[in-house]
Amino acid sequence: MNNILRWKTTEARVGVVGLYNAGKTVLLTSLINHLQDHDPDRFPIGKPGTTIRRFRVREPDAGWAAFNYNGYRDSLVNYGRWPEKTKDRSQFVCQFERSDWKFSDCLLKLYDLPGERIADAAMLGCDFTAWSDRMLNLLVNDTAYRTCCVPFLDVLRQPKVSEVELLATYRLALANLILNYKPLISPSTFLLDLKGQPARPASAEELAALRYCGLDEEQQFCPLSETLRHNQPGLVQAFTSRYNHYVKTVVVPTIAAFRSCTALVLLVDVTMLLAGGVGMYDDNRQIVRDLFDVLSPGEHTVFGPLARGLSKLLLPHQLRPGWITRMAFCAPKLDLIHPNDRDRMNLLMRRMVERLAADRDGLKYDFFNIASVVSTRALPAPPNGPRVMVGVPLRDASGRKIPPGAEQRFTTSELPDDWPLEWPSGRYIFPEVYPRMPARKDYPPDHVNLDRVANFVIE
Ligand SMILES: Nc1nc2c(ncn2[C@@H]2O[C@H](COP(=O)(O)OP(=O)(O)OP(=O)(O)O)[C@@H](O)[C@H]2O)c(=O)[nH]1
Ligand SMILES: [Mg+2]
Repeated sequence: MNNILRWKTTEARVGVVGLYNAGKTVLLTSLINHLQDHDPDRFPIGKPGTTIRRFRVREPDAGWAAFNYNGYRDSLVNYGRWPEKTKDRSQFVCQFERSDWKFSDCLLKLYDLPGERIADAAMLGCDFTAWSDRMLNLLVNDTAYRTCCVPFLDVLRQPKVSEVELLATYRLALANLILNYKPLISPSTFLLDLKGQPARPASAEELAALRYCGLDEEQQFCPLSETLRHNQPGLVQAFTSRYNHYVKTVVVPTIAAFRSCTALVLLVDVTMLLAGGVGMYDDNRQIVRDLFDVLSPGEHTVFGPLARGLSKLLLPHQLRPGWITRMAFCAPKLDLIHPNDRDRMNLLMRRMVERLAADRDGLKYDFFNIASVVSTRALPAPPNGPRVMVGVPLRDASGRKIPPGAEQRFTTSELPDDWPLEWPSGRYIFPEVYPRMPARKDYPPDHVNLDRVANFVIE
């Protein structure tokens, strides 16, 4: 195809969101690998036989760190290790031509963030008072939260309290929430600080002593009850100013950037939710709902689909209005699930989040079961038989990480037909494995359905 005919560039901005450890960075690494070393048989996109050519990596936008694709892929291919956990937001920009697009090439911007940060999403558009009411509402009305937060809630009931005592008991509450697999930890710097230091496994008291609920030791804050806000205006003033600074420094740069995406990939790690227990499920659902509120995907009524279509056709890509019109819900790590149960994984994800998307006008959404790097194989099992898989285990029986060894057989849990009404952490177990990467270095990993996700979000 003659290049002169490609007189415009179609820009797609795709943000990947989901809780920590959901598989965002692995998904992006595998996706980039498949676009860069494209093989239409293994990664079909667009019309049958479509090829990708002239793939070029571009500089990220000003103010963005580059997504460390080479480092992540190197760790998978040369060291047989999963990429390290993400510490800061990053962007990957590439440009390529597709043989099925005659008049346009594609500029693709991909966004990654540390999953911890999405617990702060509700802070966007909330002032300190509104955030306090919201958090306390959650802490008081939910039994699981209440039990984790007893000392903090006791302190809140006193007519006057010291800042030190308030912050110490809130930190203890956050530490208890972590230990009870509750991912709604806000301010999220308690879990992952701005230097990229994650909270290490420790007792609740140790965590509360080592971590900060805020940007640093001096800038900590916690929710305040209405009575305390009334009785201690000095404290309200101090916390409000720290909260505002936190929102400006942490939340706006990470979360607000996702508002300008054209499509979102939202990972719902069904394996983690089942393994973590009902509290993990509730929190993840709450976080997804908050994300929907602040990112407001769907057509903006003032423009409408027609105006958007016209602007796409007529305006240069920098001037086109951007908003999220497509949402790919993905249940990752399909390879940890036995083939007998794979349809159930998709169904569980749907049951959890479909309502949120269905309520949005003008939002196109779909559900995908995916494996970004297929790392197991399954042995055949009768419908109710044990689900036996083969892979290189990442942990020993006590949950400690072990170096990669030989392939082993292991049993993985059967998925339920629907979410149970109540289940404890540990009832479902999906053993983690080391990544399986092809020995040939330029050969992208085996995947399931990543091509379908790419087709859906790159329009
Ligand atoms: N078996 C299997 N495991 C996966 C796959 N994708 C991710 N994982 C597992 O999930 C872990 C986390 O994946 P990441 O991509 O780092 O997760 P993330 O969402 O980027 O997490 P944060 O950076 O903490 O927000 C990996 O270390 C793997 O153990 C997959 O396709 N198959
Ligand atoms: Mg990551």
